[in-house]
Amino acid sequence: MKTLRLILGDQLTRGISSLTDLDPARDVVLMVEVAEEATHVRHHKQKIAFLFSAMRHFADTLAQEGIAVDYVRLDDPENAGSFSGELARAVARHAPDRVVVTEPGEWRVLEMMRDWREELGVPVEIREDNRFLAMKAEFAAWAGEKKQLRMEFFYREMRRKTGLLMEGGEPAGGQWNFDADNRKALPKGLRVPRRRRFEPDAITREVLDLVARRFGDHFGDLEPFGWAVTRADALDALRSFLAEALPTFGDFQDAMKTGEPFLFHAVLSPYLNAGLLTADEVCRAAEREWREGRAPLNAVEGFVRQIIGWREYVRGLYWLKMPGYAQTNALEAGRPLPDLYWTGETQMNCLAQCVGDTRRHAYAHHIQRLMVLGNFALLAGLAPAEVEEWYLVVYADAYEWVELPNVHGMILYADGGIMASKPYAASGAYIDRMSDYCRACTYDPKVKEGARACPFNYLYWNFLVENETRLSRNPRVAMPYRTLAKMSAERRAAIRADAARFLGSLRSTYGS
Ligand code: FAD
Ligand code: DLZ
Ligand code: SF4
Repeated sequence: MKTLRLILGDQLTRGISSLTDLDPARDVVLMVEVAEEATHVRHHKQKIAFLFSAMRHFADTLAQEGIAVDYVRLDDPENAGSFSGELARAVARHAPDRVVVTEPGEWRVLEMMRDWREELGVPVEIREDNRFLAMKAEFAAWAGEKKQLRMEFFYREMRRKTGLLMEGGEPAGGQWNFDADNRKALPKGLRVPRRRRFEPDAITREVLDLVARRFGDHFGDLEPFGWAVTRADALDALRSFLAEALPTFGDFQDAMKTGEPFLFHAVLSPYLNAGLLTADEVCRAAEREWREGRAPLNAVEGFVRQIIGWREYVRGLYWLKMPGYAQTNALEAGRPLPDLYWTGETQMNCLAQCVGDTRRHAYAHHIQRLMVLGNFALLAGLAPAEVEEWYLVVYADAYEWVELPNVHGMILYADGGIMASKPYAASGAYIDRMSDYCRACTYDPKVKEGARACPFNYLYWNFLVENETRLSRNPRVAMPYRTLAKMSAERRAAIRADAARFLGSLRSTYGS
């Protein structure tokens, strides 16, 4: 049976389900660069360049194996511009008996795929994505009728299932989670490892020119471009992380520093999400560092939890709750996204630094995304759909399956608490403790009222006031509501006035 096998840009894994039974004598692998995927939201230039170059390299490795690859470039004059259009053209070219594809990472694309059988007039087999540790049905079974889906309990299931960091059926070190040992502020003078960068080869250079020509008006710097675009180089990036940063990953996981967006983080998410690395191999490699005495347990457990815990959990949640998940707006937030998310032009130094890192690298680490950019979006009451689009645009690792739960559930609490037991709201004191941003800021994190006050301080209380009826019965925010109840009427009025003045000054004139 002649099979046309479609590989999407984030499915660059040789062992992916759509290739498992490939017959090199008859089958054709189809890969397509299409404008719709780059512009349905206007992705960061580095993200587009990373994926196109990684796709071209992956196609070359398949071809070197003797597999017939039909690769459609973006600048092919006949390019139809969409997955559906290109698949229809390829079916006409190859006349296959069937089409095989692995399910995509976005609901939008799955809906497209479901129409293909009828549109194309050939059978279309959509296979489960075998690159995750938890299948969708397994997650759904775990979720059952639970009202709140806590990651920590799901994570323990994944530890048991994979045997990672387990000893005789018990968690290594006698604890599931070592976060109490983590989250230290950065000591002065601590050496931060240099990040492994990869010089663009001829294929990447060609792609960089294409992206500059076609998507030059998208957000973000295209160069310098240092991402790995092959599996071999992604493995090199993994090795360099294990040797240089993993031992310190746990300790300084929450720290932020001007000009150092990577610190001790892995910077592997684009590779994991596009398929150049697998979750299993990355976690096994990290575990080996602990077992062989090169990295402490708190670091390795913290890292493994991010992957077999958070990453698997958000994916399970996405497919369990879509399409309705994206539609909820539990806090009824509606303020348009301010321009500062695109321009970085603001007196709030933490926001300016995090937007700047994002623009330069298509990357910001977790705490920058959560506690600076996300915390501001929550406290300012920004409209979930606009914030979600921003996060999907700006990061090289962003696909809706992972972006949406993190933004909608974790930072905005727009799902009403399915994912997080309380909103991750924080005042300026947290950012002051965990970063050096406040030292160079116009505002003062210790000042609570007036023009010099850190906006996070009054926005935090203003957020609690505005959401009193929605949140005050949540036991996890009982303490701040008790403090709020004891506040004088004057102090409350000052908070409201500062917040109104500040929020009124935000400009929202840009689209993405
Ligand atoms: P490390 O901090 O070194 O962590 C190791 C790995 O753990 C990551 O590579 C990633 O695969 C995984 N991981 C860690 N936290 C999470 C998480 N919360 N959800 C899923 N995986 C996680 N991650 C994405 O891959 N794509 C996104 O679009 C994305 N959007 C986010 C939006 C917000 C608002 C927040 C708060 C987090 C988001 N994350 C997203 C999760 C996390 O911030 C990134 O995975 C991480 O910063 C990637 O950098 P790293 O590889 O250096 O990660
Ligand atoms: C993100 C992206 C971009 C920018 N371009 C392409 C493309 O041209 N061809 C392709 O196959 N995939 C691309 N992708 C990744 C897809 O958007 C991704 O596969 C879907 O969103 C499903 O996760
Ligand atoms: Fe951010 Fe406030 Fe610190 Fe300025 S003072 S950097 S606005 S937390």
